[in-house]
Amino acid sequence: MKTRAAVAFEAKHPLEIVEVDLEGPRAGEVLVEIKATGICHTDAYTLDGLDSEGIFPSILGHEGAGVVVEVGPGVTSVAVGDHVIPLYTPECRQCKSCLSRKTNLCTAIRTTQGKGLMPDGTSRFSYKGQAIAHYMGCSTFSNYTVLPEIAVAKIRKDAPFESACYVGCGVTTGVGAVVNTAKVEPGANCVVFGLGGIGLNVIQGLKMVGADMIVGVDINDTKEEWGRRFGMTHFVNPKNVSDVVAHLVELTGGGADYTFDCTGNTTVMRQALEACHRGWGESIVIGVAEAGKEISTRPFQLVTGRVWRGSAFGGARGRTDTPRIVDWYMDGKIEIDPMITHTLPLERINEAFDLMHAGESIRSVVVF
Ligand code: NAD
Ligand code: AHE
Ligand code: ZN
Repeated sequence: MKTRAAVAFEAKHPLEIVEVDLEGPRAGEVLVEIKATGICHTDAYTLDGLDSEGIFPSILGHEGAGVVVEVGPGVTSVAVGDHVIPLYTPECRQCKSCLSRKTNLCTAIRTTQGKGLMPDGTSRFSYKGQAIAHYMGCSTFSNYTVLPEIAVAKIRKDAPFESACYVGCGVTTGVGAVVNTAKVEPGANCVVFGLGGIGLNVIQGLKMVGADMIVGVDINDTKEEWGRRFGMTHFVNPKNVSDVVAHLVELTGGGADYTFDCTGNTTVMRQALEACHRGWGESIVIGVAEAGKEISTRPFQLVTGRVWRGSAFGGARGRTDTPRIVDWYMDGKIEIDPMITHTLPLERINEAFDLMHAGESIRSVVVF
């Protein structure tokens, strides 16, 4: 079939909206009509050529929601008409990682996914006879996409696609980092670095679990109002203090119980670790850093009890946890709608990247 898609032909070039060819689902795969997709900073990072796994040409996008329109042979867990969220972190429930119960990082198809291919080692997308790579196993910047069955989560049908898509990455990543990775307890003092589409979800997760102090840190002053809207109690712009770590340690009475990096900046990651309380503070790295960047700190920071952890997709097991997060939204336990600052048609998708780089959006969503 033909489908409209925004194709990343080259790094650092705008996406081009073209009609691509899409092969139908093979065994264990499903064809999904994408109804809406968010634009996450990770898409921008790959398009900007900063991803060591970046492949061109490819169809980016990993934060979508849609409807199953066809299933391949052997598919049993979803059916035509089901509403689904594509999962860049699948959940096969059979691999060593899934069975370990220690991680959400299913390894069943990670190797082919990282090469922009379906599990059988081929692509379903092509343009003028040339293969186009899949992205993070999702490629939600296409009106139709093919996904492995283990990489779709079935969600309730009354959830609007325009908001449910955000659960496909940002909401789950932020709220999940609090609930699943850090397991923040009520009364904790926390610091969140970077108040964008991920950081604001960390903040609303912290409010949901009853954190006491929720300090937001951002170099963009317009983010203060956003943070307070979702539960932030204090705001710090690092440009206004001489030593941001010393300032945060004093503000939190000796250091935070939990800090979260939602910037992808390795200098900030170090600040986030060092703003933790001696003896027990935990810093969660969520931000994705540019290829080649490394983190560093004095080992003494770890010797004296601070913990450095990472969180991918909020530690969520996609097929099990994302339908629950959609329920939390539908039940009013978390908010999504106010964070969707811009809704655009596919033809205007490049504006979403401009808005993000200018710090003018929280989340832009493309509706097909
Ligand atoms: P965003 O652009 O919406 O937000 C980033 C925020 O960080 C902005 O408000 C910006 O002003 C702020 N910022 C930038 N530099 C800063 C600095 N030096 N100090 C303080 N604040 C600073 O991006 P997003 O969509 O929220 O994504 C944030 C990061 O999380 C990205 O690196 C993204 O790739 C990553 N991410 C990771 C996962 C995961 O599973 N680990 C999932 C989604 C996104
Ligand atoms: N490809 C990059 C790493 C990118 C990365 O860390 N991705 C996160 C999700 S970001 C979503 O917006 C993730 O889940 N990583 C786990 C995984 O298996 O990719 C690189 O550095 O090569
Ligand atoms: Zn993302």
